[in-house]
Amino acid sequence: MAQLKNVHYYPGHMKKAQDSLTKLVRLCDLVIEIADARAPLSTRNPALKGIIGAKPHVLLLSKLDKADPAIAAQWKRRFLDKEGLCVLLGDLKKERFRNIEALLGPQLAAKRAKEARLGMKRQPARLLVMGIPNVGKSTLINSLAGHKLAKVANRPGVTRAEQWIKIGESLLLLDTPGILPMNYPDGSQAVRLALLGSIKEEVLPNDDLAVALLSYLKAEYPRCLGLRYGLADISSLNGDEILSAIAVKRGFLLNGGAPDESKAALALIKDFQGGELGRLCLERP
Ligand SMILES: Nc1nc2c(ncn2[C@@H]2O[C@H](COP(=O)(O)OP(=O)(O)OP(=O)(O)O)[C@@H](O)[C@H]2O)c(=O)[nH]1
Ligand SMILES: [Mg+2]
Repeated sequence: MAQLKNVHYYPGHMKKAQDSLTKLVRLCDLVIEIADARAPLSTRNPALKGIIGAKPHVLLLSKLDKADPAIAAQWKRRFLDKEGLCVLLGDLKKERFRNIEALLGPQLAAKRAKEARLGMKRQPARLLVMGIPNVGKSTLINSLAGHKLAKVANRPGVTRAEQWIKIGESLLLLDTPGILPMNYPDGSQAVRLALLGSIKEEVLPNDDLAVALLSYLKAEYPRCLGLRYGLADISSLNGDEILSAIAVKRGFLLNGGAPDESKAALALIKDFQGGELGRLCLERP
């Protein structure tokens, strides 16, 4: 994916949240790190690894309903092979995640065994949910609760402070604000995060994002563009030219009749985010 140079976007509340996470990790039994199945590498914040340390840790890849299932499965295998990570994969809005305690059984087994050994009453499992903005942390918590407890919206930075939420007698979840990396040595990571709605819309120009997305889709998923926009052969076009062609097909024209590429860029990004281009991943293992 094309790169954007010198992206720096690190709102003040994220620094505060990152500092307090270190203390909160000590209080919990297990960390659930959420990343987006459409870009599982780019949507993991490398700083979290140090914060999580040796605490039991599960990686949950969200939004599988919008991701290329074959590639997402490859990512799952890769995290298991390279980091020994337990990876769950799915649509967080679906029923399956209501049963997270069973899904996490092996990770919580040591805690339960210790309670039994000491003859203690079963304590609620304390799960800390962390990840970058907009990956679905609050959605998971609402899904577990079966109703809306935490505020959810399709934009970054919705959750601003940590919040403990009790689910039944056996689970205590901590919802935390999304934390972005402080910088992006690989500028294409920032492009992916903006396309996935984890970096605020205003930070990177839509036209650049759209051209980067089109160049990637042309290489990896050429059919999806033809299907969605009725474009015949895009093999000889570059990203800019495909964007123009979409504007023309859609009837997005400026006063003088020239293609309105900004409007086409916005429509393309919304289509991608809404899953209208099909189930796609922005990076491969
Ligand atoms: N299709 C789909 N949408 C999801 C899934 N998980 C979350 N979403 C949507 O993603 C958007 C962001 O979800 P949130 O739960 O607010 O994300 P968050 O990680 O809490 O974000 P911050 O509070 O900003 O850090 C919302 O529009 C959710 O409905 C999923 O598995 N599939
Ligand atoms: Mg949230």
